[in-house]
Amino acid sequence: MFSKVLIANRGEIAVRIIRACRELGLSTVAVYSEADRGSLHVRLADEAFCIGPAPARDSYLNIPSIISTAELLGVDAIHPGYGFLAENPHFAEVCRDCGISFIGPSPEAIQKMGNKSTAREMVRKAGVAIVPGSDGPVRDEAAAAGIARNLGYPLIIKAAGGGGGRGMRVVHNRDDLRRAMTEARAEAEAAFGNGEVYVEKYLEEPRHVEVQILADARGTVATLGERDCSVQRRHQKLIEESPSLGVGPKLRRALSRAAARVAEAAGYTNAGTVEFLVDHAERFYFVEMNTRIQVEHGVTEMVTGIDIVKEQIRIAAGERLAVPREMEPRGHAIECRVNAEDPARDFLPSPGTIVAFVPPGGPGIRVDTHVFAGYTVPPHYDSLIAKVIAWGQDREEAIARMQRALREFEIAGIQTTIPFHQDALENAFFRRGEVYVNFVQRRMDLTVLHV
Ligand code: MV4
Repeated sequence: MFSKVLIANRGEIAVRIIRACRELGLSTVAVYSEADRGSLHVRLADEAFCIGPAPARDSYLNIPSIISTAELLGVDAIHPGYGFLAENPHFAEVCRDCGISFIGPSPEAIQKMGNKSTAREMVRKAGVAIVPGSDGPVRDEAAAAGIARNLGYPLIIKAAGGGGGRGMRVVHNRDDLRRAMTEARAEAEAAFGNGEVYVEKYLEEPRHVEVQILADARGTVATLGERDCSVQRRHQKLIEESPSLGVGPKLRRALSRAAARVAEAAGYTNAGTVEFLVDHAERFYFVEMNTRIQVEHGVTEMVTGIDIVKEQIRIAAGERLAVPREMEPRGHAIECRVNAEDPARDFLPSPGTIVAFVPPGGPGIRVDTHVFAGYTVPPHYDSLIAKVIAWGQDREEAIARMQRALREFEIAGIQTTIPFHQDALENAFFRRGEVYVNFVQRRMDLTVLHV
């Protein structure tokens, strides 16, 4: 096992990782930007080192600065968290070259899954369903039009280098194809430095269902059930839950086996998420794999009892998986992401000083946060300030506990997404579990939100 771990991240996930390290008896090194001197992760770690100015490219994305800190302080391993360098194959490779364990998959596995078009090909060859579409990238408008003749409209153009919705365009007819291709390519080039795009049939009202996996260095893969992440806005997830209401034991088994097959085909190790779209007929299609710990991992922890971050560390240290190969959820868990954003102003970021902060607690409630009264939310990073996770014996109890927790939660000084969550939890479609990726847009009236 390692003795010292550097956490190359900030915010609630840095705190989460420090907690896992401490429980494993490992000492921790926090790194922080000039904007994060007073952060909780800095206070909780055994040692802390400033790695640069506030902008992420100068600090949390600054590979030389992070690696030299790791070498100076003699760490055995680096945990990248999510975002920043978590899915950067070059960073994983630099760690390997420096003799530091990267707590995540191999650079090769990150690379393979990072190109969504080659990942699609690999998954198809492994015998898992993908959405009907192009074989590899599409060269030009004419090639896309050829695919449209076979599949019909609507189609969706996606960026090979992408994920998370950037460089995506839905195309409803031949007349829109040229412009959509041009826009998707330009957006992809600007965002990822890779203008490659591919095409899929557009599914109208799917659920976004993802399977959490763990894989050790011996090639053993465990599946920890699914999360439903359909409640999102502009590709930012807002509410996640496990299990998914659209997934019964039979579909879960099929999704889990498909996810395990994907991980095996990729030679994948560590924690990962295999993302599927599930249609109204319960057909499911692979869309992409995320090669990192995810924000929403806590809902899976609540229904499985497994500490996913500790498992990541154990796997990276070469230990064998000591969890069941296929898990069924126990009870139900829901997560609400509390962001420093104003839902009444189109989710405008709301950084600033938090003057009062009283988080909820009690039965079935977990709050992962790095903030406290007197903390100033900097404007430089993403706006997640807390995750409230509610567990119940069933979905109804989980919802009731979440509503109770959100009423208790007192945050003053900034605007947050709590009013949005209160509205969503009351929504009749949400209550019935009729939640698809267009839920927020189609089923919620954001103009009635009053803070
Ligand atoms: C799709 C889709 C419909 N059909 N693919 C969005 C993020 C990425 N991981 C996969 N995404 C989607 N892929 C096919 N073939 C719908 C989404 C999707 C979406 C699309 C447009 C606008 C909002 C969306 C929200 C969630 C998922």
